[in-house]
Order: sequence, then structure tokens, then C-alpha cells
Amino acid sequence: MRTLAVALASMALLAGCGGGGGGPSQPAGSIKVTMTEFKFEPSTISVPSGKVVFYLVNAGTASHDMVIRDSTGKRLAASELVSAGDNFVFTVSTLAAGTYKFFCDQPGHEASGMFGSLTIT
Ligand SMILES: [Cu+2]
Repeated sequence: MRTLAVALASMALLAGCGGGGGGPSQPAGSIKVTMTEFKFEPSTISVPSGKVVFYLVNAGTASHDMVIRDSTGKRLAASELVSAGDNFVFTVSTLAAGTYKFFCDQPGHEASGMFGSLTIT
């Protein structure tokens, strides 16, 4: 699945041009995830096991975050709350191979469609 991860990273780099906004710039090898009302883009992510670095970009007008949970609903990791126009580097190194869900835990956001699927291979 490494090819897909590289493709995602390349897309993220392309999409990153003309950004602006606050916070850190995108770390090499990270997966850019753009958050708006109310979705994550991309909403389907597949990466090899090991350390996963998400580069969260809030391109919306409300604060958002990213929480990862397993199929039983247990929360495994959560980013900080990212203000509108801000960025955050969210590193997760504890996920075993499997399928997870990520979502924004701000009130009503997940119900409005702000969630996605993360596959660790
Ligand atoms: Cu949100």
C-alpha cells in the first residue's frame, strides 16, 4: 500500500499550493487532511503501519479536530482543536493494522458528515 500513501502525499502537496493560514508548514511524508464544514478531505486514507503523521489544515470557518476510534468506538487518539485558518501536525504511532474511523468531535459535526475511514495496512 506504499504506492497509495505516496500518491496521497503527492496530491496533498499539489493541493497545498496557495495555502496561507497559520501554524506549521507541512512535514515531509505527512498526509494532508483538509477540514471544512463538515467534511474531511480526503475522507478515505490508507497508510502502512508505523508512525502516521497527519497535517491537519482547517480551511473552514469553525474549529475542528480529528479523533480516531476503533470499530468498538474506543477513542485511540485525538488531535488538538484546530482553529479556522490554522494548521496542526497530528502524529499517531500506536495504531495496529486494521480499519478505523476518524471524526470531528465538535458538537454535531460528525452527524453532519465530518468523518472518514482510516486503514492501516
Ligand atoms: Cu468539525
